[in-house]
Amino acid sequence: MLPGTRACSGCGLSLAYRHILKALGEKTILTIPASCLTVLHGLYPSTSVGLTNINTAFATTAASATGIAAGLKALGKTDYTVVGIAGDGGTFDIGIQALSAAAERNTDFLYICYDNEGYMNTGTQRSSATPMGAFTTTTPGTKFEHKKDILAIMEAHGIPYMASASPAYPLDLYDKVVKAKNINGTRFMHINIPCSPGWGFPTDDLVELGKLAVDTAMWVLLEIENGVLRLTGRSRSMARSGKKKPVSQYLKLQGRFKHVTPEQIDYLQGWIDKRWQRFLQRHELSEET
Ligand SMILES: Cc1ncc(C[n+]2csc(CCOP(=O)(O)OP(=O)(O)O)c2C)c(N)n1
Ligand code: SF4
Repeated sequence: MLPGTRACSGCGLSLAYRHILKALGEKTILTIPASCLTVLHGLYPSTSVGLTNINTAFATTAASATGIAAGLKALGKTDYTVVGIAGDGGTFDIGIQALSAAAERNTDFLYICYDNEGYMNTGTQRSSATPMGAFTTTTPGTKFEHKKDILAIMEAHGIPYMASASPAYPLDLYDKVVKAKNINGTRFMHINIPCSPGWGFPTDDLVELGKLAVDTAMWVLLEIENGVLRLTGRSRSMARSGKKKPVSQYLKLQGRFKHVTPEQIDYLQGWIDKRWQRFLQRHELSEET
C-alpha cells in the first residue's frame, strides 16, 4: 500500500488494510466490490495499492473469487492467494448469496468482511451489521434491531477457518491473516472498522474506540478452527480476568448513539452479555481439551 490514498483521514480501513496486505504478501489477487475500499484503491489509471485487483459488481465478490480460483487452478498456479474483500453491506446483505454458495463449495479463497457497520461510501445508510441503537441516514433516531450474527451464519457452513479481528490490535490481526492465508478451502475473516464520519467521533479516537469495542465485548477477538472456538489477544485476557467494561463507555464517545435511551442501553448490554457468555463457554471448553 502506497502513501496517499483517497480514504478519509484517520480511516480504520486504511489502518487494517495496511496490516492485511503486509500479511498477504505479493502473490495475492484481490477482488473488491463497490465500497470505501474501491475508493481507497483509487481511480484508473492511478492506484494506491500495488497488487492485482478486480473491481467487481456489488453482489459478486465471492462469485468473482470463485472464478479467479478456478482460473488459477486451470493454469496450475498454486502459489497465489485469492482474496475477496467487501464491506458489511457487500457481505451481510447484498453479497451473502454468492458468499454462502462459495462457502458451501469450500472454494479455496480468503473472504474478508471489513465491518464499518453501515453503507458508508454512499453516506451512512443502515445495513444488517449496524448495531442496535445507532443513528444512520435510513434509521433517523435509532436502529431497533440487533446486528446480524454473521459468524454464526458462516460457521453453519462448516468452513475450516474463521476469525474476527480489529486494527486496534494489529499483531492479532496480522497473525490471523497469515494463518488464514496458509489454510486451504474457504476462510472467513470479520474485521471491526471504526469509521469517523459514519460513527461521529474525532479521528484521533480511532484506536481508543477500537480498543473500547473489544473491552466492552461489543467486538470479540476470536478464531474458530474446525469447529473449535478460541478467544484471542485482549478478549482472551478478559476471559481470564472476568472483567469487561460497560457498553455505555463505548457508546458515549460516538455521535451515532447520541439519542439512545437508558432502556435501549440496557437492552444492548443484555445482548452483549448473553453473546459474551456463549463465547466464554465455548472458549473454556477449548482450553480444557
Ligand atoms: C447493485 C448496486 N447497488 C448499489 C450500489 C451503490 N453503492 C456503491 S458502494 C455502496 C455502499 C457499500 O457499503 P458497504 O458494502 O458496507 O461498504 P462501505 O461503503 O461501508 O465500505 C453502495 C450502496 C452499487 N454500486 N451497486
Ligand atoms: S467513510 Fe469511513 S470507512 Fe469509508 S473511507 Fe471514510 S473513514 Fe474510511
